Amino acid sequence: MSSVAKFKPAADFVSKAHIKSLDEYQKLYDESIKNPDAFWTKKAEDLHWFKKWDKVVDFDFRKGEVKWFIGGKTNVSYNCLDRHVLAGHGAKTALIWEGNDPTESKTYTYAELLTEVKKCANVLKAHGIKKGDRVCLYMQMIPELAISMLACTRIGAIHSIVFGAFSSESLRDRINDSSCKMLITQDSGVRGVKQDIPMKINADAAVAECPSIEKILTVKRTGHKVDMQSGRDIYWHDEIAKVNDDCPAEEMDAEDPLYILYTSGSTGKPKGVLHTTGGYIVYASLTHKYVFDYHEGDVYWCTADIGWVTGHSYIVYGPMANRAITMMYEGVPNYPDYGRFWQIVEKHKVNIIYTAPTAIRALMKEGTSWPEKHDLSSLQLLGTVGEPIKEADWNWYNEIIGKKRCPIVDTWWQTETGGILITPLPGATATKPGSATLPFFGVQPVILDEQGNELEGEAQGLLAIKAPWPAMLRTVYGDHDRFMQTYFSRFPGYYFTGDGARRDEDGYYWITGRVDDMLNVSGHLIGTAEVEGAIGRTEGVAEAAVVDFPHEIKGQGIYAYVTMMTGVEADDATIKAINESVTKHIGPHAKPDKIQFTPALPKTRSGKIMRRILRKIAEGAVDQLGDTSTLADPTVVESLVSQRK
Ligand code: 7RM
Repeated sequence: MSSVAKFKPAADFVSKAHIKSLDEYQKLYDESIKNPDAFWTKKAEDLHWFKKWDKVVDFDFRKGEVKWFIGGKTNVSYNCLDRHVLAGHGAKTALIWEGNDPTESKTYTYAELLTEVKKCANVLKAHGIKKGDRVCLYMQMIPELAISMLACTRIGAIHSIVFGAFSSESLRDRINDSSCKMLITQDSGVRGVKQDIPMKINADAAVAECPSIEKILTVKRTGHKVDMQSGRDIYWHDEIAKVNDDCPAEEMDAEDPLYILYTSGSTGKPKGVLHTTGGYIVYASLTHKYVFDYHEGDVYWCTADIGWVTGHSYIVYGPMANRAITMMYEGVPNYPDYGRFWQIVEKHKVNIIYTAPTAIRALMKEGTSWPEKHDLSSLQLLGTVGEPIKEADWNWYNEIIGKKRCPIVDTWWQTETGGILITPLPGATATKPGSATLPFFGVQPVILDEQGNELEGEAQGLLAIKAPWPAMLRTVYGDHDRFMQTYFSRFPGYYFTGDGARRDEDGYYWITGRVDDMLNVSGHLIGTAEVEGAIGRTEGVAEAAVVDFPHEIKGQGIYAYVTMMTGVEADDATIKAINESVTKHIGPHAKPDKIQFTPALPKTRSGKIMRRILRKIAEGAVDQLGDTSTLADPTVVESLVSQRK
């Protein structure tokens, strides 16, 4: 493929950037690869350590062992808060919270946030939470979510955040998988037109089957009445009023667990990705500084939900470790109207916005009148994450939002990587729409063929990483075998990403999407197996197969092929029941966009569903089905094609 127009950073952006040229990037990158110890020593020294490390890194991918800053003692909450307050920056703004309602917002200085975090930490301690205990956070985007995270890390408790749209069953399974001792939630939630999302009701339903939960701590967000079980349930405001704000930060080992975050797998139940302390905070803060070219006083807004990794690393930990002004938004892009994002940019004079292609597409569809209503002149830099961005969407972002003045950073990374791995540096890297461009410092991507040979130069294949970076996951909680299987067994000696990629003549990487049975719906990964399982639990359903198809807003939509039990007819009630089952077992975001009932699925003689065929039919490429002769019953294809939705 030929090279696409390159967008060079503008001179006035470059003049104030941390990294000002591709040469400068290249020099630092080479250093980071040739001498990782020296490179990471220098970077880690920017943070506070109670005790310095004895050794920078130790790893053996063949054994699934990775350790960073060995012997070092630090604390993430201390680095995000105390360090800044002690250095005299307590009065600086840490967090701007923007409510769902456009008239509601709130700010916290670093000193105020520290006080809240210490009090919350004392509440956790008062209710028996100790270092190493797991605490589940099931909340919407309210300040207490960030406060709870920092309170956990302050005392060495491991948080496990469950996205607020997940069902009570998903919540239950995640709590049980890591036997959380406490659940923090809110009475009910406010998001877009929804004014009463039943958070505590879901929490109660989940906890009824969670023997490890001793306490549920509930924040009053809406004031709506909820059941409070005596001995188990406590209110945040009652408890906070009982404690003082004296709570020293625990000295944590660099390799002590920081948090667990569940992510879908291509098979089986979600995996509890485990991140540890030292390497994670070094990498999250460094990438935040360089990728977003963060400077003191910049107002930075990552629009992700904290329930996903992007919010962990780039709303809370990375920005706060850099003493940034970070914004947190409770609502959705189209509430009360499609101008909300741009109204927020204008209101808070946002300098840096980091969002997802799915949000860009949804806003783009509504035309240019919404962004044109607002003053976007504060913007200096735009970012995207979560899925590949199409050239037309990139151009809209660049022209209509960035007014061609703002570099765009297309950042590739994963829950497992903890931080951004492939990305432009905005003052240094000329960008090409759709390419995540070049590796961050210390990151060594390779493109492998199916046999595991490293391909040189221009190439297309499977994306793997050759050496560890500080924020990589350390295990799958409670299942180290699965960790080995998923990431290190197919290509021994490499971390395998599960993504395909192409490298062009400039060495730029273009992510081509998942190569496993994962769907990327609106930037969120969902395993086909999970959705199939939920559909399969519907009364009368015999079997289901789920594939992706191109979707205008979501990027990938979910197309479900469903066969009913013999003698059972599918009707509207079946469709309703399927949607309800998916909502109940996973969450509404995993509902199929299209359901096609079929008398049979295309299977090989060994019984394996041929998804390739289903995918082609779903995307409408019925003339490209390829070889169907290995099917046990090739005639099913005809009926699949004729009944296509
Ligand atoms: C941060 C996050 C990870 C998967 C990943 C890719 C896809 C993410 C990009 C991207 C193309 C990007 N974590 N992905 N970023 N594809 N360009 N800039 O998204 O664990 O939820 O998803 O998302 O397939 O493997 S995640």
